[in-house]
Amino acid sequence: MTELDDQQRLMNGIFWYGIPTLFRCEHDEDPANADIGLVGVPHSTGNGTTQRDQHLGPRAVRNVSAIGRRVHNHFGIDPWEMARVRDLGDVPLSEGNNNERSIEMITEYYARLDAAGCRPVSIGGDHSITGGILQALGGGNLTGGEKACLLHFDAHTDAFHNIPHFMGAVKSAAHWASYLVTEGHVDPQYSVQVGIRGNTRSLEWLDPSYDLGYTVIKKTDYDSMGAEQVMAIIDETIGDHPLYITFDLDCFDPMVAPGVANIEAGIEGFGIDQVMELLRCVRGKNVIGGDVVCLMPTVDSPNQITSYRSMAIMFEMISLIADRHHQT
Ligand SMILES: [Mn+2]
Repeated sequence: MTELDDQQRLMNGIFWYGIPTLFRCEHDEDPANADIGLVGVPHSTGNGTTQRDQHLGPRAVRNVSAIGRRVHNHFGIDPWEMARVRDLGDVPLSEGNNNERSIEMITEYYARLDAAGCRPVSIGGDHSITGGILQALGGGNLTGGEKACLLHFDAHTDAFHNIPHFMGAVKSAAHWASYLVTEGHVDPQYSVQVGIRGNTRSLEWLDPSYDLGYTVIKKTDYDSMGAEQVMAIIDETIGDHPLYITFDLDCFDPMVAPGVANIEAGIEGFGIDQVMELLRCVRGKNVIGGDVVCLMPTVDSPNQITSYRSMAIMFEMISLIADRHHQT
């Protein structure tokens, strides 16, 4: 190793140095060259109810994520050595103001990854992107033809088929968890929604999730049951079904992650250690991919803590996939 290599190895762990790809991974748009494909989904028109800058999320995480290229001490693994992890770039959403068209373009993009056997870990974008991604993955190659099951972190259930649209968006950030079930991509029987909190817009607001068959663990349920029991429910419900992890940053307490859309201010959200424990409890499961959504870089704190949280969650997803599928 030359002196220059040594110098670069040191500098590559510093976020402000060099070209800002996700986790300092090589930028390569071909999913055939990646075991784990990191993807930006700069999409905002699936949710217009808060500030509308969620499409700026991928760039914000690229800006800080070089510092997240670390080994996983808790698992005792180095995911970057175990798997080919590449930054595939962003989904080209050239009709971004048209939500319905964008969701289908996201599906077309991820179908390429699915066919190549590339497991995606994505940064959004609002939560409608999960609908586009799982239209491609649920029942595809990575699941072995099965429906996907979900570990869905969120303050909201996003299964609101009781409303016809969300400010004009049909396959919206409020609808994806419903139509993915009715259209046959997600199996709610093996899926868990966790962290749901806050006063709802009507007393029957959560009913669609129960009617669809999801296991719903509200934040108040978590608080009364305790982490051990919640982890047991997650383990039992998901089993070894092909698992997709979708992480809405609004499940965090706003003190932990201020730069998110749709903050629930009336009840404390998850802390970072609680989330890490829940994520790590699916170690060994068949994780086919994951996403982090609803980052609002324009209302983040000056030290960009919500971008760092997003990076940290993505790192857990990358490590879970490497640990199960790429053991050395
Ligand atoms: Mn959501």
